[in-house]
Amino acid sequence: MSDCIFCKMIDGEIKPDIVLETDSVLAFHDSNPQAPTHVLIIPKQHIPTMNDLEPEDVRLMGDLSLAARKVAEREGVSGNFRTTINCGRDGGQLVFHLHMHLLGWPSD
Ligand code: DGP
Repeated sequence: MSDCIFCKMIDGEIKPDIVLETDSVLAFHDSNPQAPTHVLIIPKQHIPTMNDLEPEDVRLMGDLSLAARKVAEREGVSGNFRTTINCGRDGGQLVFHLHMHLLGWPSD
């Protein structure tokens, strides 16, 4: 989608601070962190919201979860992290390209 900021990151037009990239997923630091580690994990396929998921996207959602695990390891927060997917404006979604937030805290 030409006006989607996350698609521009996938296309290389905008360069985020990338943590992980696979064939299907891109993960990068959030520009407005809400925790010591705050990474967004997005599918390379443009899917606006969770309400737009289809049965054939099950594998992709698994890829997002596995990427979250790897991101947590890379960021040193494997023991203390949370993932969230906001859906819809009243659900807190500002960017309409599906994304998983990973919020993490270092161990004591
Ligand atoms: P949400 O409210 O769930 O749609 O989360 C959108 C997140 O996207 C929000 O935490 C800030 C982040 N964000 C928005 N624009 C940019 C950007 O240009 N770069 C980066 N790294 N993050 C962005």
